[in-house]
Amino acid sequence: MKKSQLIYMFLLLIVCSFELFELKAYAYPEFYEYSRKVSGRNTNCALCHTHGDGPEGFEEGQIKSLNKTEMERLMRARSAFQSGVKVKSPILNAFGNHIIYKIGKKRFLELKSHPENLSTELGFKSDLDRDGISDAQEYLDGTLAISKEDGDPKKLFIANIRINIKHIILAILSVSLMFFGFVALLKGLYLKTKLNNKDGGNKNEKT
Ligand SMILES: [Ca+2]
Repeated sequence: MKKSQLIYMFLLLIVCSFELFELKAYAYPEFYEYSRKVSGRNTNCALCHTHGDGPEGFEEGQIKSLNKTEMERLMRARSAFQSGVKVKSPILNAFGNHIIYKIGKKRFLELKSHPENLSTELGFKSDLDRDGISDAQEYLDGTLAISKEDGDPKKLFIANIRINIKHIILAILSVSLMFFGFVALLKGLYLKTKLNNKDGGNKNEKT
């Protein structure tokens, strides 16, 4: 057996051992349950994970389907205890990886008992899907921070207006100019007709 295969088997053994003794620890339901509670939406592991059913399983984005490279990425992400480490865990989506980068694994685990503090610790600047609603707000709203189609309808509406405000103002100005131009044209035609009628009346009086 090659050395790389041995390392892979070793990593798989470590992960599976953790899975046996701490099976539910990696799903961290505290966070999506809090999001569900404050938003009233039916959130699940898809909030932070690649797979909606969470990391346990054999499907794509779940631990038992990972190849050697993905397993190494997983281990790197799990050892990123301090903030500021960019990770790309194959079982986490972009929001999950962002959480680890922003606050680190250690702080994230501490917040399990206070999931209500996650949004403030993340801050309200990052907007991964660029839909105008911050990741932290989407966590509170129970929507996906990685899908611009998923968001609170009212907030999406306001955000879209804010994003497209220049185009909206230009459209209103264009329509206004067209309207005033059309009114000026009608006014000109009316005055011309009035003058023609007046000239016609004067000629008739002279004859
Ligand atoms: Ca967003």
